[in-house]
Parts: sequence; C-alpha cells; structure tokens
Amino acid sequence: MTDKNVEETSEAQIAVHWGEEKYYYPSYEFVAQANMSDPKIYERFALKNFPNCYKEFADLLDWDEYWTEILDTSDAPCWKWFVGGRINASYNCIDRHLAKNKNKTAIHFVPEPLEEKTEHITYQELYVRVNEFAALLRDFAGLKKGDRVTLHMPMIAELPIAMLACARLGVIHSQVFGGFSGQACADRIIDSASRVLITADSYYRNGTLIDHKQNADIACGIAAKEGQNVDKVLVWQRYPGKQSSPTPMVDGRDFFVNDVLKEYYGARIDPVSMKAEDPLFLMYTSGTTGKPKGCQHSTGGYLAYVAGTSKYVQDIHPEDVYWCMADIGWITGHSYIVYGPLSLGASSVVYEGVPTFPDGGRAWRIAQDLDVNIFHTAPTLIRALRKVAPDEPAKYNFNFKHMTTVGEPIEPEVWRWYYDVVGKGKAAIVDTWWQTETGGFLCSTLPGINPMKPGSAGPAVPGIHPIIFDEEGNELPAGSGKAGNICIQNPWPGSFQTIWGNRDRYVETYYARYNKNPESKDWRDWPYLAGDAAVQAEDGYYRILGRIDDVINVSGHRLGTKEIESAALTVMEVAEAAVVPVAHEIKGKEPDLYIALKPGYESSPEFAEKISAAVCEQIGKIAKPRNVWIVSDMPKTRSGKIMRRVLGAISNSTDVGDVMTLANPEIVEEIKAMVG
Ligand code: 6R9
Repeated sequence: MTDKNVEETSEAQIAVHWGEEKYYYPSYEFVAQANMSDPKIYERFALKNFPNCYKEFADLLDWDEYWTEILDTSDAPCWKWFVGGRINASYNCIDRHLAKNKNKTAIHFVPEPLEEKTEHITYQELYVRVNEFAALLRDFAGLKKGDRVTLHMPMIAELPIAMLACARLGVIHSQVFGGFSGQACADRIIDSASRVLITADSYYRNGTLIDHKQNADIACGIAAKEGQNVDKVLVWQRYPGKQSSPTPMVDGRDFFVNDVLKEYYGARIDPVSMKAEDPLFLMYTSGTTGKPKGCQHSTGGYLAYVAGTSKYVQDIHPEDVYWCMADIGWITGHSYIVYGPLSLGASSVVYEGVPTFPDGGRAWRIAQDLDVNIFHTAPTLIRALRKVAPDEPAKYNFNFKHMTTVGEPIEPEVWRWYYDVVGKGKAAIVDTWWQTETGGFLCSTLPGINPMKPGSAGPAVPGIHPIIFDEEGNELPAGSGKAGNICIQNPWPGSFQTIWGNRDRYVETYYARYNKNPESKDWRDWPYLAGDAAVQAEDGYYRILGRIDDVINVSGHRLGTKEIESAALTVMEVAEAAVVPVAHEIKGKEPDLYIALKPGYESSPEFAEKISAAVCEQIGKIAKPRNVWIVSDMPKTRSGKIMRRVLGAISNSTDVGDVMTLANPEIVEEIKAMVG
C-alpha cells in the first residue's frame, strides 16, 4: 500500500507513509481549570483579525506607555510590533508581582549535590538581587542601554538574575550555553562585540565540580586576537566567599561578583523604559553548519508572545509550580523558564545538574518534593529515561496536570510512554514545535481545547497561520498526504527581528525562498521559511518530519527522516534511531539506519533484521535501510539532538568535521571503526 503512495509523489514533494494515530482527550479536571477552554479563541485569532488579535497578548503586560500601532511593516521583512509602546521586561517579571506576591517563590533553585538544600527565592528577594546586580552592571561595569554583554553561565539562580538585571538596564544579554567551550563563547563575544563577560567559577555536573572559569580565559584570549577586547570578566562564585576553580583570576580584568556586590547593598535601579522594538537579547542558533546566527529578539513583542503562550499553551497559573528541564542557554529556557513563567508570576524551577544524577529517580524526587504540576522536557530526555529507568516514575508521588515536549519530533511509542508512565495517564501533553528564531511556540494543541495525537505537534497556535509549499511553490493542502516545506504566512510578535549585524542573511535564509517581490511592504508577500519538512493531516494537525536538509531522496522519492525512525522505534528493544542518506549509484540515495538498543539487549543480526523488516512493513521497501548499525550511543549536540550530519559523514566515508562541540565526541571513533 505504501509504495503506491510513493509513486504518486513528485520530486518536489516528500512522501508520507504514516498511519493516523488515535486521539487522546484531556481530562475534565484539566479542562475545568484550564486558562483557555473556549474554542472561539481560534476565531478571534483568525487571519481576518490579524494583526489586531495580538492586542490580547500585549494586554497581559504592564506598559509604561501604551503602543499606538500594532504592526509596522515598512521595513519588511523586519517587522516592528507594538510601535510607540514603552515597556521593561524586568519590571514585568518582578516588580509588578510585589504588591500581592512578594513572599511567593519566583525561583526554586535545586543544586545537583544531594546534600545541598534547595533555595527558594521569593519575588522580593529576586527584586533585591536583580537591583543590586543591575547597579553593579551600570556603575562598576559601565554598561548602558543597547550595549551587548555575553553571559556564559551554568544553570544556577544567578543566571536568570543576571538576565533580568540586564533587562532592567536595557542591556542586551547574549547567554551562551554553559556546556559550550571557550571557543564557542569567543565566537559569540566577537560577533556581538561584547566587552563584558559574566560567568561563574564552577558548577556541578554529574557529581563533578567543573572548572568553568578556564573557559573565560580561553574565550577572552581568542576574542582579543580577533580584536574584541573583554575588559571586565564578572565571576559568580558557586560558593560565595570561596574560590572553587583552580584557574587564577586575571588582575584588573576579573572580579568576583560577590565581593563587588557589597558596594551595591540596598541599591535600587529604576527599570529603563524601552521601546517595544528595542532588542532584549541575542540567542545564537546552534549553527550545525556555517557561522552561528545571532537571533535578535525584541522586548515588547517577545514578552507579549511568551506571556500569551505560557498562559494558554503551558496553562501556567500564578499558583503553579512549573519545571522546565531545558537549559536556560537555549531559547526554551529563555522563553519558558525565565520570561514566560515569571511574567505570569509563577514559580519556576531551575535545576543545576543532570536529570539522572545520582540515579534515574532524581527528576521524580524533585517533582515530588516541590509538588511540581507542570513539567516540560525534550524527547531526548524522555527516550533516555525510558531507556535507563522506565519503572522509576511509578515509585514517586508526583502529579503533573500538564507536560510539554519540545525540540524534536517525538516518536508515538515514546509519546505513549511519557503519557502513561510519567503523566500517569492523567496529564495533558503539548508537543510544541518552534525554533530559536520564532521566540515562542508555533504549533501545539491548546491543552484545554484540542485532543492530543501522538507524534503530531497539533494545529498551529492561535494567530499562527502555516502553509506548506512544495519545492515549486505549490501549496500542499491538509489531507493531501504529501509533505513539503512548512512556512508561516504571517508575522507574529515573538519572531526574531533580524540576525545580529546581518540583515541580508536574515532575508536570504528565512524569507527569500517564497518571496516574489523583494520590494513589497505587505506581510502577505513574505512567508517565513522554517526549514522543516511537514505534513498536515485532514484534521489540520501538523506532523514535522525533520529538517529539510535531512530529507532522503531515494530514486526521486523524498523521505522524511522521522518517519523511518518512528518505524524503527516500534520495535520494542529499540531506544533511539537515526537515519541518514548514503550515496547510491542507481537510487541516488539510500537510507542508512543507526540504532541504540535499550539496556540489557545485545546487538545481533536478528535485531537488525527485525528492525529493517519493521521499516519495510510500515513505510515500504523504498525505505529499506542499506544497513542497520547497532551502536552503543548516538552522537549528540549538547542540547541532546542527534547529529545526523556526523552519522551521514561516517556512512559516506567523508570528513566528519569538528566534533568537539558534541556532548559525546568519543562515540564518533567507535562508530567509525564499526562502519569502517
Ligand atoms: C525550540 C527549539 C528548532 C528545530 C526545529 C525543528 C526541531 C523543535 C519540535 C521540533 C518536531 C517539535 N523541533 N521542536 N520538531 N517537533 N515539537 O527546539 O529550538 O533549538 O532552534 O531548534 O528543532 O526541526 O526547526 P531550536
């Protein structure tokens, strides 16, 4: 049946073979308490009401001056939202909650070592600490509105404190994921022209106190060679008053924050009133190819969008305890650990370490002890927990009302484990599809309105109007059974404004593909190209097949990677799967399949055969893997995404390139030796 489908697909389209999954409905209890259970929201946010519908999100915030024009398109495709408005993000995340909720926990900081106590930082305490640090940034580091500052911080409470202090001053923060190298930090210092670096001496990861300060020295050294001098390095101490890194301080350049802070005891800084379109932060995309892109996010539009989506998609109420396990060094952490939840006055958990330290029950003990009721993580972690500790969740008394998955398509098998075992069959799940560039969610169910469908991100969120084009620019409608390039027809307030210092690359990468008139000032002429392949089912739900660049073209039939991987995951013993194209002289490309088994299973030719058969049965012989390589682990980025590029290079015996930024570079040699 499936091969017939393939024959009907032209080379401009991507074949789809998935069966439809059944719906899961949210419980009555969930719907009854949901922030949004009225389907009329879709009508209010229909394209005919664009862009005025977004007033609803803007009104969740406190504005210093109300905006006069909702959307200015005069510099298309660099959109300006809420023009004329003035606002401060730090004020909206802290000050405005004080009158009623100063005693409430804003941040629960959970240190990795078991013997250290959780720190519960109230909104009042957050206010004090942010103000004092803002005073230091302004008066000691000399930072002012519009300056960029690079942060290279681990997952400690001082990271959101530093971000909010920058936001208070209108200083543009650029947080580099703490696990990145000094080199990666240097690249971002140079690109953003930062002359101040905020870092920490050390942090815990997997039971080890890591010397982080050394990265600052490497970063400043490289940056100086490229002509970007860092004149102050502000070092937070993991244990205030004690130096926990053997790397010495550089005289005149490096300062321990807690020493200098003493001078700013009691300081209060008025939040600087920012234009809505002034940049709030830069977030560099991981950039698996080419130079990393500094996505520039706005103040007013971004904050309105993350507040709105946190309220309606994450269903955050002020009384909720919300735990997003992402690192704040990724966009997920910015939008849905810091700015979204705090703007709504919720309590947000920041956990320092590894979710499986010291054992697979750690996450569930944290959830139990803090009575977390909203949980947010990524398929890579769900797969890992399903692989190493599948029976742990049942041992703890935690109760989630709501769970999120983000970052990659989730295989239906893995989704069901998340739903049954972690959610205990009760929690509503949202599968949120979006990007660093987009600031907030693009597709997801609204948990109090739509049923869930495993493996599908759901419909677009209110206000987002996707369209799927094939390579030739023809629209592939809902229910066509064909996949193509998913685009968003309209701008939205959470979108990045440009690539820092490189407008041409912004236009070229995201807008040029389907734009017919580069002079046009009409947003309708500028569909945003997300770079993902997707298919829309009859019911309007979108299923993401992976990055367009990863699509595998077998004999002129284009296959999405996720589909093949999902088929492999239906084999019970399989924990993770990744497929890559290998050159083939007749077919053009052929899929090569990499598999990691669950613990306790040994690699054998029978398993390989069984997995190959599952792919052929569910997708068709066209997708039959050249080989099934059973490996001990997949090469992964630090955010847990499988690096198909590296596997592809191994399969094709080409250069794997730089693998030092991987979470597990050692695995590359092992797989190379096997594939040989
Ligand atoms: C938020 C984030 C963006 C890319 C995106 C897509 C993939 C993210 C997904 C998903 C399927 C989901 N992606 N969420 N694919 N279903 N729910 O992850 O940002 O790190 O920039 O990655 O991740 O391919 O284009 P970012």
